Amino acid sequence: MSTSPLDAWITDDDEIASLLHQDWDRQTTTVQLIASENFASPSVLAATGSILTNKYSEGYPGRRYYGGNQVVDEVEDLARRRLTALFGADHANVQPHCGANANVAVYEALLNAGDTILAMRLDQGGHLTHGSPASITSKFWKFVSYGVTPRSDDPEKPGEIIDFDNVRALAHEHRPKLIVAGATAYAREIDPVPFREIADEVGALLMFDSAHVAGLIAGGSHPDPVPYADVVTFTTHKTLRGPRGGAIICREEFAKKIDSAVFPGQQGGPLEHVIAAKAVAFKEASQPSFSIYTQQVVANCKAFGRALASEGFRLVSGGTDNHMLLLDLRDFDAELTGKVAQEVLDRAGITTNRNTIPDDPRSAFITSGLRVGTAAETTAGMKEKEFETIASFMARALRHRDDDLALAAVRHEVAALCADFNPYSNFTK
Ligand code: DSN
Repeated sequence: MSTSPLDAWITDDDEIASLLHQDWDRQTTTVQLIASENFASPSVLAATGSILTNKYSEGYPGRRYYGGNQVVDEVEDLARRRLTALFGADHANVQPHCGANANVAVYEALLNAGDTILAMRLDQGGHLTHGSPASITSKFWKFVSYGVTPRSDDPEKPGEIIDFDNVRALAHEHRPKLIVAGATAYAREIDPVPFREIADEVGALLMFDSAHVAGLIAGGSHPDPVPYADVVTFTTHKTLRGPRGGAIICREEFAKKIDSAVFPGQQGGPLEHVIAAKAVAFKEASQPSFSIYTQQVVANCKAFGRALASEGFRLVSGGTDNHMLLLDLRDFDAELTGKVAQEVLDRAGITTNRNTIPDDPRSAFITSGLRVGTAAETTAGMKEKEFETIASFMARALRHRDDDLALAAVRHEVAALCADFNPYSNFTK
């Protein structure tokens, strides 16, 4: 049983070798709570670091612009077959280098420049590619944005959930060609059914951006958008636990347009070493053990949320149904910003990211919120009890944020916890 994948990273570049070892130390002696991160398996790491990086293969299996692609064709076909089988989809494109590329390729495939897209606003939980003014998407297409319902402190009727009345009203007013479901900072289930209904009412296509929840969908721990959406995009490295990258699945009628939009529309040579690693991850995600993993991710997140709430943090939307929690820090401490909390927790060995909360009075650089997730440390074997302990570490660190000794003490206890949960002792060959 391997406790470190570093032996596989033989390099005669001392500086890079040293940096890899430093990040190995960071990854295994501090707690990884970034909701979009995970620990990829040794097989995924090996494929990503493989000789397929040497090959040029612009085009698609059977239709390449370079010779010597007989084996690569088999690799990419295998990845596509495994992906369509995993999600029950008609067609798969495994070439997008990242989730943003996947989303832009869908817009390019299905729309003309200037067409209207209805998507979730960034500060309400959406993604940059859902039309943020900072994203190139807003320069080519016209975005109309929906948001979440107002905050509610009634546990029976939680607020800050997708406002389907708002989605429907905007859809009828603006008649978008495409509606985008999906989010990047949203802790609740996203039901694809009302999105489909609204899209049908106004004759729009429906794209489900499942970047965050793709692994949960594969494992049966989140509603499945595939029967409802025309196109589903995702990243392969978050809850899906594969290599860093993107992918698209769609109905057969859109297959050709999607493929042309990815290549040659947007990208050149595909990263076949990463595509091989995606194939490995798709196989891993089809195993019964992966389903058990995703159930544990969600159970851990619910326990983590309860423990954080009992420490005085307000959970945006009152809780979680998935792998992430969005914390409103203002109830814990009105002076504490997301930026300061992220920096203090870093010093205490707890890796998180600051995030805006709905209607945040602070800027996206400062924020009043913090986003945390359970996908990575669940891979390392942590369960509810460990996440309750981490909640208490977070509260202690943030309460004593000006006390170096207190932060050092938390960091020491975090390292002791991590010592029992090496992410690479759980993977079987
Ligand atoms: N990086 C993604 C995330 O952290 O959710 C957004 O692009």
